[in-house]
Amino acid sequence: MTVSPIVVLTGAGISRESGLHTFRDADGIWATVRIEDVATPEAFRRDPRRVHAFYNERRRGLQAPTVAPNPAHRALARLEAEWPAEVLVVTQNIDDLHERAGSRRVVHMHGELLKAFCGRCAAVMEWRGDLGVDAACPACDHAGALRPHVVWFGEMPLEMDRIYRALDGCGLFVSIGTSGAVYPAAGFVAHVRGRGVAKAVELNLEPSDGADRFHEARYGPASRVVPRFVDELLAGRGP
Ligand code: BJW
Repeated sequence: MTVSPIVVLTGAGISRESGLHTFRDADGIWATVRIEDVATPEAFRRDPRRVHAFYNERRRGLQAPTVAPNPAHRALARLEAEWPAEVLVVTQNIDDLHERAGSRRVVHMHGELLKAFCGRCAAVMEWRGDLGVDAACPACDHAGALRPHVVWFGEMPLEMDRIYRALDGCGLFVSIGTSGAVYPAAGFVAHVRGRGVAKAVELNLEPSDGADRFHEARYGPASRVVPRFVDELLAGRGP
């Protein structure tokens, strides 16, 4: 293929082989907790302790010594380093595994688990320990207004202007490890197809909800499929 910018959309499937749960698989997070109890602003207003407990547990899990980037994360970092045009990773994941693997151009459209947001002064800060209802904001000193820096249902995902600019300028759109169940990310493939110039490829364990919208697909575990796809791209044998 010709050398043009690439946008890579990633979802929970890319981090599964790193030891993190997906959401909608049989053993996924939504099989054990209800979205309405932990992943909406209403849930946080109703029962902040419960929501904090849910994210505290996941924050501890993310920092466990067993959780580390897998070959799929590392392949995307290599793609960014070696591809002669821009590569932007747009991730729905709130983990930091792309950064730990070496990716530098990463947009976390659903936020970051290792950050907190102050509802009082709007500061965003690194936060690696547990978060509680009485925690004080290091920026404004106000206690009780901190929340996990994550995007819940009904809230606006982050950096959408930057994402749509990148989608409008890319020649290849690659979607990895996402079920295509959550918008606006699920609509990105239709957006790039609408321009008519970009090629769209899905890399997933199984066909996603929008699989028929892609020009091409490769199915299998991300740790196997993604490095192989990146090798092909860098060798000039890509789609
Ligand atoms: C593997 C693998 C392996 C497994 N290798 N692959 C009606 C119609 C249309 C839209 C709406 C509607 N009603 C409401 C909406 C909007 C709503 C929405 O989309 N709802 C749907 C449920 C219908 N969206 C929102 O509210 C969003 N905001 C919004 O729309 O604002 C308005 C707006 C509009 C337009 C432009 C801009 C703004 C906000 C969504 C927030 C989502 N938040 C969560 C939680 C974040 C924090 C947290 O992590 O706790 O984000 S929900 C959860 O789902 C999380 C994920 O990022 C997201 C997507 O999940 P993902 O990554 O796809 O995971 P899974 O589990 O679904 O799929 C995993 C895939 O991997 C599977 O396919 C597996 O097969 C595969 N896999 N192992 C490769 N080893």
